[in-house]
Amino acid sequence: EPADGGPNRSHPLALAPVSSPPVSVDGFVREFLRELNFGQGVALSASTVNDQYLALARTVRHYLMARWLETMRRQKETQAKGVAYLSAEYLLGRQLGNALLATDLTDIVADGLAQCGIDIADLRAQEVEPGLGNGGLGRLAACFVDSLATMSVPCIGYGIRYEFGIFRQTFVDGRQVEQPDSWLALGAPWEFPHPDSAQEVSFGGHTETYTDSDGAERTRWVPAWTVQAVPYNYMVPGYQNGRVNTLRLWRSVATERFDLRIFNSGDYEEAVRSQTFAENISKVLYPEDSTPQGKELRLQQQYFFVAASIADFLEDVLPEDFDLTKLPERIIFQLNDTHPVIAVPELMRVLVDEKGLAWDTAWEITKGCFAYTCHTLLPEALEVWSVELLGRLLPRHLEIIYRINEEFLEEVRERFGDDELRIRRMSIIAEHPERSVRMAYLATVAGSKVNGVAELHSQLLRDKVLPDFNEFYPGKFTNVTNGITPRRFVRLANPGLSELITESIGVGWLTDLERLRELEPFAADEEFRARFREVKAANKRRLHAVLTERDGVSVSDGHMLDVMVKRLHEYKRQTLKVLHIITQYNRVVSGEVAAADLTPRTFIFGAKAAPGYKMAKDIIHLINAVGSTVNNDERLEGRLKVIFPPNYNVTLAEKVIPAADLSEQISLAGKEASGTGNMKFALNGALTIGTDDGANVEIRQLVGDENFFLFGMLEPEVEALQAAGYVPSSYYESNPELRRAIDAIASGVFSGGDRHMFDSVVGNLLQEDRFLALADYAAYIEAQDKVDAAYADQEEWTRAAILNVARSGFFSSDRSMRDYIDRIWHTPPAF
Ligand code: T68
Repeated sequence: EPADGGPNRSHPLALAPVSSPPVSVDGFVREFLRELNFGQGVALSASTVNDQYLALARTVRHYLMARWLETMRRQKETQAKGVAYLSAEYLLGRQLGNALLATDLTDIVADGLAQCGIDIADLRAQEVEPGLGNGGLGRLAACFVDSLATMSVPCIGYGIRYEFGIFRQTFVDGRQVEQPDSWLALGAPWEFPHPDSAQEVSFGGHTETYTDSDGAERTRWVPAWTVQAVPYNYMVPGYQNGRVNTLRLWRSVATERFDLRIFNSGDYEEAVRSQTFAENISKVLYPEDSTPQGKELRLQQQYFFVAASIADFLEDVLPEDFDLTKLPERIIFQLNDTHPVIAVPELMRVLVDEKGLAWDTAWEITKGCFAYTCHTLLPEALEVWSVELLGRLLPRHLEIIYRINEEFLEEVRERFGDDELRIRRMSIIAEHPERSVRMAYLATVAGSKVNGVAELHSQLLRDKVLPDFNEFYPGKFTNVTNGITPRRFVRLANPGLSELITESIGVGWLTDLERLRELEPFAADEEFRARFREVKAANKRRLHAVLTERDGVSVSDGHMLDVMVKRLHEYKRQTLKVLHIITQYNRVVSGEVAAADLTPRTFIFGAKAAPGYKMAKDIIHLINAVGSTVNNDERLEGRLKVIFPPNYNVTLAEKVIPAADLSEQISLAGKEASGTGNMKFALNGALTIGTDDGANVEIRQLVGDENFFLFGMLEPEVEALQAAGYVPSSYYESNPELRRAIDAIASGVFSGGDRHMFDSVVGNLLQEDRFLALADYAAYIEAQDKVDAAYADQEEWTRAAILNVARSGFFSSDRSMRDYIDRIWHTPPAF
């Protein structure tokens, strides 16, 4: 019995490593039934599918537990340098399949369940994915933590446990209607809450100066209110490598003090309401993926998770006697966009106000601990917070930001003299239209590195978005091209292709994706091509089954599957895709082309619009309207079909992408930072039709021009056209096919004769067309006609598809992680 009354660490049973359940069908069944009976409290005969799913998830957890505890033990012992990935979003997707893959238990579990009379597919289908992100940025974070675990790099992912993730999208009369995403309603078997390890996070109030016991002038923050941040831990299993990293998501709950301090007037109802107030912070994910709204609650969310994470790391992860001047040798906080940038003044506040370090020492440490990833080029997407709001919510942080800015601008003056224009351009504080903090500038000044997410994006970031900073900080800017995890997006999503690959080139490619190069010679092998086509056909049948069950729609056999799945945004140009569909439709109804001569195509869209983004919602309405007209017009003889399954998410992506023939990546050049869907399609053997934008550029370079349908203006041409004064209507006037397509919308062909239903879309295209859809229309149609011609030769098409797979190994997120490690983090693998 230990003297302090704590746990007896030397109990013989506690000394043994945590035992995993036996890796056998019997061992699994025993563990599963035990979970069903003792964990879930039901007999097999009385259990529901959800009972079985929850018991299964917990059983699979047991197989990961020994690895998780061992990973934590070793990290504590070695104190190896690691990454703290700070991200407001993690778009994880379903967990069960990935956990089974990581433990190599899929077959054993399927067999064991079958013995219990349960089909594993029914339990897989029961899982509601945690949709704790909007799109590419959130999914990227999920891919990165997967890769780091697989590569044995110490990493903690920090984020927010939203009670409601990205909304569930439904269509009512073709219009988007949002429903809450109650992903926790049926139980959350993958999370481990630790209310006892909560951190306190404070807001508001004021600052004051005082003289400490050594006679030094110091500042302290006297906040007005406090909430508790409760950590919920998730396992992040490496792929069959014995490592399990941690994802720690924070939930806000009320503190008792909270109730007393501001709401205790003996009013019970009010006290309960204050509880709700505190819990609001982690209640819901903001669904705006590109235009930050400057909402107070969003800033609360950002500070909430970042403050909790820094406190957690300094107080609970680091050993007690840690020398804080060594912090940069122990941790790098990677800022996933500007959302967590308030972490910079927070670390300064903790180091200076709480730990008593000198400002300059603290600033040296801070600069060594952060790096910043930018994910956009759209000016309206760059986050700013008004000084009024920031000062009200985080008064001490605002003071710290002002001082950082003062010292920074002083350095700028030293270098460039009193160049007031430059000073104004570079100031972290903007003066117009209101005084505000430019979070990207703060991140750039504080970060040891700043990276863009594809070559073109990083170059434009240096040359167009932050040129003054690039000049001031030579060597600070770098590129890390995005990647995707092949475990989820090839192995799990496309088992047929994975099997074919392994049969052909052996194992090992899943963790060394460049080895897909070994597939190149198989592109010339007729039998291999036939098998490759059969995999694609089987994936289409699987998609058909999913969509029939989900939405009652069918995917016709023998159609080319032409897919555009991504958030709805004008810069991504879903309208250009719609104009192509209408063009094909018009060619047939006008009699120019016989329906029988059309290449049969099914167009699949998947896209959520931010609820407040009117134009995006109007475009969704238009797609659905065009779809119902096209799908019901017998003159087309079923050769064109438009499907828009609602609520596109990771789960659906895993079914749609492996079935696709054609990947639509048609953003205006210079606007899509990278794209990551583009990579998933190429790796699953779809050909891309795309602009010279984002990572498309690198995809085309790798797969070869002849295996990629490039079209559209290049970024410098876009600039030039805009500078010369872009007049969209001139394209409408001079291109009869384009004119006919737009006229069809305007004359009510897709709206039952209503000539005004799509006024906003038509008006916008003709008068503004910010993203030059009309200017790229002719080139797009020409490229699509080439696609049709190419598809007619199935042998050639398959050859090109195989080469897309073989040459896209670069886009593994393992490679992205290696680049971050080499260029930014300098964290060696731990074991
Ligand atoms: C995306 N950004 C980029 N943002 O658009 C895409 N933004 O090109 C890139 O491939 C991807 O990031 C990964 O780098 C986003 O997804 C958001 O979701 C977002 C969310 C909130 C606020 C701002």
